[in-house]
This record gives sequence, structure tokens and C-alpha cells, in this order.
Amino acid sequence: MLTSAAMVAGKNLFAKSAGATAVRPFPTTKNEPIVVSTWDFGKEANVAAWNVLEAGGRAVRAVEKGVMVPEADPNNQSVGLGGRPDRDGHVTLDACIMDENSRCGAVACLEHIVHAISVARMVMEKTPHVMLVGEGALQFALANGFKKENLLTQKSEDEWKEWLKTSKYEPVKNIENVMPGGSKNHDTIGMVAMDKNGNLGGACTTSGMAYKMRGRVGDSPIIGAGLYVDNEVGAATSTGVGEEVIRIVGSHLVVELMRQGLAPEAACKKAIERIAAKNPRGLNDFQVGFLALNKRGEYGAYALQKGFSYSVRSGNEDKIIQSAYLYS
Ligand code: SD4
Repeated sequence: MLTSAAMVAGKNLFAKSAGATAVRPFPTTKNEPIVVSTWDFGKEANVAAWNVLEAGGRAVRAVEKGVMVPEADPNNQSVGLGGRPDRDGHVTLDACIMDENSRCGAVACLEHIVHAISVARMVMEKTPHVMLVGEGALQFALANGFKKENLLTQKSEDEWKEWLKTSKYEPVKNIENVMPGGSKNHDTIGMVAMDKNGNLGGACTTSGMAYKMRGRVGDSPIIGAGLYVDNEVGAATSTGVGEEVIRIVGSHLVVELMRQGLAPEAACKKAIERIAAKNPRGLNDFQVGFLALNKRGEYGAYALQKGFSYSVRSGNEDKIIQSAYLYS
């Protein structure tokens, strides 16, 4: 007997089509809440998300609450307050959010607002649009009560000025990957969760690639690239060099591979292999990691390079896991 999730308008979404490989159905058997997020700093963010999930709150609320933690942390130089600026010294934020009803909202190149994810959620809930960018996004945020703040901390400003001395005013490609797994390699929080009703939600927020060109937007605010949620199948998010993720519409690809029957880690691996295949040279130059959760509450990740970690919180787990990877 299929659950209602697998039956829409009387159609069995997991039915085997002629000549196609049989796919596994995704009935939610347990409805046990779980949250997973990118990097080891996700562990702290998961606590805030878990508080919402445990109290019976929606996954979309949990992920918003969760990613607000690194957004507000001035010591996290890849998200929100304290984020590394673009090459001209402006901190510009990208974020998106998606709920169990495939509703989504996003902001890109947003300045002066700490909680870009909450602005993205407001775009989803209060406007007929999916994405607002730049000045328009800021105007919308201010009109809705968000406070204008200086996001450039002294530390990030000092580092940027140091970078300017040798950069010759060109963006440094893959600055975060100077030390894979090291302090500069912690970038972007992507978080996906399942709530007590078995519903999924996801959020992704970042200050983007350090010293990027002014106006550059990465994968993180792009639905399908940096984040994708399909409540029948699962959810996925990404971190790393956004241009590579956009080229394969990575998070959507991971969800579609799970729909075809792949486990989360295997789906992430296939997406990474696709990026690798499109970059026959220079694979050591950059990092991409995918993290996925399916409708059964199973999770997994895969990265191009060694050094990607992710954090898991559920009723019986609270840990940081080192992702599998293609190249060491
Ligand atoms: C981006 N995926 O903007 C994000 C964040 C990132 O190093 O790559 N940071 O492409």
C-alpha cells in the first residue's frame, strides 16, 4: 500500500515505467525528525534546528532557525555577519529556502542584512516572486523591519586589505580551498531537515566566494543548484565552488538521482562524478560537496576533495561526519 506521498491524483509516482529500472518507493515509515548540515560548524546550527523539530515545528522553520546561528556569528567568515567581502570590500549575501510544498524564496547579492535566510523566507511568504536581488532585496528587507548593519568585521576587513596587496585586484580562485579541511575551507551552510510529520525543508546561506567580483552570485541562492527539496523524495544542498554546481544544477540532480533509487551518498557521488567529468583538468583546484537526506531519514554526502564534513542531529545521533570524496 503506497502512502499519500507516493500517490498524487491517483497516480503512483514510483510506478515502473516501460523499460525503466524499478525504483524504490519512499513511504515515510518512521517520521522521526532529523537535521543535517554542511561542515562541522553545522553541529551548533543543528542544535537550534533540533529545538524546533523536537517541539514538533515544521522543517522549514527548523532550517531557518538553524542557519541563523552561523549567520549571526562574526567569527564565521563565510556566512552573514563577518563574511569575507567581494574584491571591492562589500559583504554580499546569497540565501534560499524551500518548504515541503515546493514553495521557495531567495535573495542574492544582498548587503547590510545579517539574516539573509529570513529575508529569503519572507520573499517566499509575502511576495509572488522567488528571488529578489541587490538593491531591491535590501529595499524589501528594510520595508519589512530588518535592520541595516555593517557586516564587514575588522578581521575580515584587515584580511581583505592584506589580500589586496598581492591580488593585483583580481579575484583569487578557490581561496577557501587553500587549505582543504583547514580553517579557510569552511564555507556556506546548507541545511536540510525532516520534521515529525515527515515533511522536508531546506535552507542555504553564504557570503559566497571570498573576494569574488562585485555582483557575482553563486549556487547558494539558486533553487536547484545550491538547494533542492522535493517532499516526495528528499532534499539536497551543496557547498564549494558555486559555478561548478550551477553547471550541473547539482542539488536538483542529487534529488532526481534519489528519486531513481540511489541512496543519498550514491546520489551525491554521481553528481560529483559529473562535475569531475566536465573538468578533466584542474580538479585539484577546487572543492564541491553535496549533502542529501531522503524521505526515509537516510542521509549521506560526497565531495570532490578530501576535507568536507557535515553534521547530523536526530533523536539518537549528534555528530560530525567526514564526507567520502573522489580525490585526496
Ligand atoms: C558560492 N557555494 O558562493 C558558495 C559558497 C562558496 O566558498 O563557494 N564559498 O559559490
